[in-house]
Amino acid sequence: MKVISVPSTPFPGQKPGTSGLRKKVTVFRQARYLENFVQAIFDTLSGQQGKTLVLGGDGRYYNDVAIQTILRMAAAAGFGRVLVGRDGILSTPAASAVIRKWQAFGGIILSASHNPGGEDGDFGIKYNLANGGPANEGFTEAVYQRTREIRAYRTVEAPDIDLGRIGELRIGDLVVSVIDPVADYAELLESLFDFERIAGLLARPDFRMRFDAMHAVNGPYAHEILERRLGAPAGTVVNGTPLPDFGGGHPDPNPVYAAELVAALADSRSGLSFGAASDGDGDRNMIVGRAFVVSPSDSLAVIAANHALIPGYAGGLAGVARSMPTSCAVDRVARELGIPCYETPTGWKYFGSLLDAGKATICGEESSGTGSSHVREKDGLWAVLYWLNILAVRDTPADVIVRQHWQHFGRNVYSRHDYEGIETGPADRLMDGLRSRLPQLAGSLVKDMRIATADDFAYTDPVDGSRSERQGIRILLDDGSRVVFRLSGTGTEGATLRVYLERFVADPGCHEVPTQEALAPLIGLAENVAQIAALTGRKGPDVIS
Ligand code: G16
Repeated sequence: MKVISVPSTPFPGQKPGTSGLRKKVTVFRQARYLENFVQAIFDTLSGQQGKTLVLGGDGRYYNDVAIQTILRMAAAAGFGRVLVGRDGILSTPAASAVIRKWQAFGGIILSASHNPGGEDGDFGIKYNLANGGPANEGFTEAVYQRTREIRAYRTVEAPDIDLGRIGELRIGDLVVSVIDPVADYAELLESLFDFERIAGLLARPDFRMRFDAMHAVNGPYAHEILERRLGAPAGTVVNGTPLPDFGGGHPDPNPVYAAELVAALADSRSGLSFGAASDGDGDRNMIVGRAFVVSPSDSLAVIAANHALIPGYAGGLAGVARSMPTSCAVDRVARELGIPCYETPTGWKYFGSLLDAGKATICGEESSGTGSSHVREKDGLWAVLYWLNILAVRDTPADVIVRQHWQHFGRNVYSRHDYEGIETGPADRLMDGLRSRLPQLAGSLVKDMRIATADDFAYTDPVDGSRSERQGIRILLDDGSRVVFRLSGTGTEGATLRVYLERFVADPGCHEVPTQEALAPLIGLAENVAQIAALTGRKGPDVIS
């Protein structure tokens, strides 16, 4: 097998964000763009000779082309074997499960997650380590530095191979094993949940669920697990065929982009009692009860509080972890359970060391992500099965479960406001302005609200001591309410400003006040301190979740 070195020059901006490198398809399609980044990953690794790489993606546009390119480069980099999902498909949590099960050296996942796909949509790539989790900041920074000095990439001359059939193929010395993308993952989930009991629930005439795969990667997984293994009626899974452009939709399971599902659950004529959805690469989830969308932060708290009902977690939780902007609802659960609760920066990669060290069992984020130590990624279908298992044991509707949770723990009223696609200049000015005003904000009074502390979140990993700074501006009021500002690290166009709002309401008599109404004073405060309208020209957020 002859390795060819193809001369190249660096592209600017190949800096991984919150979760890998995400850019427009048109950017990735430039000659040598993908190759440079993959070579930078391979150059940053050491010791991969003869080892196994896992490869797959969410099936979005360009997935098929990128996979063939990466296979040839993996052969040139000296990997011994690549495990690739049939048709190049692997959901993000399934990729993590496969890496762990087969003790692979690492994995490459092709996805831009919840971002739209298609020729004019987004594409992305990230590297996961041998623990199955996203590479840490040290690694991604090293990759970025390498992209800035790259002069050539290495590949081999070989035709595209057929990934449509399970079996073994070869590219020179490299063995390419085309695997069933669902089997290992489904087996893992089956080991954690009470499938018999869930099947019993799904068979009940008074229980009807809908799972919206949003034309994304989880379609085949949901068909297999919900309909085939658990016996849910055919048609339970909707939009279940992965399409390269996600059917023109935005595969982000939130009340705006999954509005149809939310509307169906709000309409009593639909007969539906439970709804769920997942995103482009299958790691995010949305849980919907009758006329009730469960906020991701509440979902995390409910999941932790009910762990004793779930076979895989009944033995107890070592700890829980949440990203900083996620509501503090789970902190209250941890306090009652007497277990630690860790607060990390946004990005699943920060949970990896806590999970590896056995410090946390369940982790979650406000951005529709929940997961556990079973893999090192958040896991959409895992969250759905966890909820189904709770519903099956408690025989109580999802909305009532959340309301009962609030009664017991109090309610952390929570919302996120997104201002999408704003210009980067004003977005940076807004954040820099806030940063520079932090010292004056602490202790000040804004419209009768006293700001107790104001800071820029920094994190020291309790396991490896690594430090991450500038992870979001936090404004904490003296009644415990919070407003957090940060710029998204996953967008591909301009900047997205995220404003996270949280207020604790203990009194059950006030739990039903509509969320935005309950948060109105904080929304006013956010505008007041950050001058969002004046700096961005936006009258209001594009997405409220
Ligand atoms: C990624 C990360 C998550 C993060 C989310 C949002 O999710 O893995 O940890 O919460 O992005 O990040 P941001 O607020 O920077 O856009 P995904 O589902 O996009 O891979």
